[in-house]
Parts: sequence; C-alpha cells; structure tokens
Amino acid sequence: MKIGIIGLQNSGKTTIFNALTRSEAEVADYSNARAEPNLAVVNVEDERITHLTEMYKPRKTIHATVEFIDFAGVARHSDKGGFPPELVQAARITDALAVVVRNFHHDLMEEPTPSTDLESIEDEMILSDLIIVETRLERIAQDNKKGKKTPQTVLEEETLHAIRDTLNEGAPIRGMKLSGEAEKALRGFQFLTQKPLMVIVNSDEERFGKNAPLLAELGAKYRTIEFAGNFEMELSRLTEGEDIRLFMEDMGITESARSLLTRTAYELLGYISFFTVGPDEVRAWNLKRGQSAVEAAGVIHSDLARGFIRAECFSYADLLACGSEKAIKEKGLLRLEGKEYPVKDGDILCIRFNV
Ligand SMILES: Nc1nc2c(ncn2[C@@H]2O[C@H](COP(=O)(O)OP(=O)(O)OP(=O)(O)O)[C@@H](O)[C@H]2O)c(=O)[nH]1
Ligand SMILES: [Mg+2]
Repeated sequence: MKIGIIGLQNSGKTTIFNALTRSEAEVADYSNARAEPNLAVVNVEDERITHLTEMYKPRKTIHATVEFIDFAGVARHSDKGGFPPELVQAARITDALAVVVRNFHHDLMEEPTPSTDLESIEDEMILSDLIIVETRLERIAQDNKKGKKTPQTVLEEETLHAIRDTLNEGAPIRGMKLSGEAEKALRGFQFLTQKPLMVIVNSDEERFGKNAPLLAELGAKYRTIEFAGNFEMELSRLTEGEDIRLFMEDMGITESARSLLTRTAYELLGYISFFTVGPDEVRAWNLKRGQSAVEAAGVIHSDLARGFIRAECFSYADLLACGSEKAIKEKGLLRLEGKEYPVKDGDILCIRFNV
C-alpha cells in the first residue's frame, strides 16, 4: 500500500513523514524545491502479528508494509500557469493521498487557515484533472476530423465530457457514478480527484485536541485525523520505553500517528489483513474486503492460485479464545473453504494446492 503525503508548502508534510517513518528528512522553514520525494517503507503495527509470533515462535516474522511518499509542497496560488508535476506523479504511483493541512502557529507565516488550505489543494487537483481532460478531448477531436472515430473513442469522449462538467462545477471525479464501460474507458488515466483521499490536520501542541468543529467540518467530506506533527516527530526520536506513553497521555494522544494513519488508510481503501502461520514464518498479508480465497492465494504466490485446491481456515479471534491450533480443531472451528470464500479480516489461512 502506497500513501502519498501532499499539501501546501510548509504544512508540515516532511515533519509528519519523519514521525511516521522515524526518518530524518530535512524539515525547512522555506520550501526547498527538491525534485525527489522522500520515500520510506514501514511495517504495519498490528498486535495480532505480535501475538501470533509469541505463539508460533517462527524463524521469521513478516509484517504487512506501507510505503509513505512525501512530495514537495504545492504553492498556494500557482500563478505559473500550471499545476505542480509532483501532484500528477502522486496520482500515478500511490493508492491513496493524505493531504496535510497546517493548523500550527509559525512566526514566518500567517495564522493557520486549514479549511481554506484544503480548498486550495482541492482546486489544484481539479485544475490538474481538467487540463488532462481538455488535452485528451482536443486530441480526440483532431482524430475525429481525420476519420479515426471508433466506438471506444466515442465512449471515451462522452465520458470525458461528463467528467469535464463535474470538474467545472468544482466537484471531484471520485463522487461520480460511472458505468462499468465508462470506468474502463478511463483506465489509462490517473486522475487526482479519483484517488481515495484522507486529510491530516497538523496541529501545534496548543491547538491539538481542541478542534472538534474543524474536524467535523472536514470529516463531513473526507476521513480526517488530527496529528500533533512536530510533537510526534520528537516522540519518534526517543528510544522505546515508558516515557513515550507518558508524553502521549499528557497530550491526550491515544494512538501513535503511524497506527492511526495506517488504520485510517485500511478503512479508506477497504483493506483487510489475513495471516499465514507456521514454524518457518508468521506473516501478515493485505487483501481488499470481499476478495476470495483464491485471490488471497494469488497474493501469496501465483502458483497457489493456479493450483488451488482448498483453504484451511480459522480466525484469529477463535485462536485467541481457544489458546492453540489443537483446541481450534477439537472444537470444530477449523473450516475448509473453496475458491469463492470471501476472506475476512483476521482469517488465518493455509492454502492447499497442487501444480
Ligand atoms: N509548531 C509546529 N511547527 C511545525 C509542525 N510541523 C511542521 N512545523 C514547522 O513548519 C515548517 C515546515 O515544516 P516541513 O515539515 O518542512 O513542511 P513541509 O510541508 O514538508 O514543507 P515543504 O516540503 O517545503 O512544502 C518547519 O519550520 C517546521 O518546524 C507542527 O506540527 N507544529
Ligand atoms: Mg517537505
């Protein structure tokens, strides 16, 4: 899972990236227009995997991972007649976008205006998509004149017109109801306003925890979470220990930024986790909610999907309640599931296959 961190310049994206990934990327008062985004892959914290490791004592444990990509900031009113190319890249290479909005005091900046800032980002994304649509429509018009009309381009043109209308009304593509055919016609495009999006309100220590109206306002449109970015970054630099918990309690933080963000992203994208266990390896895997046992097998290895016979399956919750795999079997809680079985969050699977 790849999450792109985007937002206006100096909204604290890199600070949050550092907090999430325990990185030491440079945090600067003035935007340094660097071309390369910061990247880091981190393990998804999940107490289930910790507990399964204790139970099975495997030779290795492999967590699900999430990749964070910290993009350069977007200028407030980009008067350069275009949109930042980083934003377009963000759409192409990520599964979801996390927009950071500044809610902290900074001596070099005006007082924070988080909702207006979010609107600016939305406008930039809409503009970016509109340019892509217009460019493609011009191209199709030229081709039409040359007699290159096909049923596909007719459908594409219709769909792009509908999208253009929506964008011109200031709305994202995300909310549109598109037919399966129309979705297919759009597959080659990577529209920013089609990406799943969440919002991170980045508050200073004075403001943190006192933003219920703001969170409700933004939360009506997007999944919205609040971080004390700078505070979390400092916390992430401490060595593990009891002090961290005390500092968090003092600030009223109940869950680490990384855990809160990954959990929110899982919800946003409809991801679930399933597990494989054994003496060699305990491992967490991601799947989309509703995907089947044979699709889960394919996530592990294409051979397992190709030669799929059945899945032996029990739930983490049952294992926790019963205490051991042996007890699971005695209580008849080990199930045999076929290809079509929709895998559930917390399922522990063993795929039987034959190739
Ligand atoms: N008080 C406070 N200051 C912060 C917080 N987050 C960032 N800052 C300050 O804001 C400035 C910009 O922080 P960065 O994390 O570099 O912001 P950015 O969004 O990555 O900036 P660009 O990549 O240049 O767009 C720095 O001076 C940070 O110290 C925060 O949560 N609280
Ligand atoms: Mg930055």
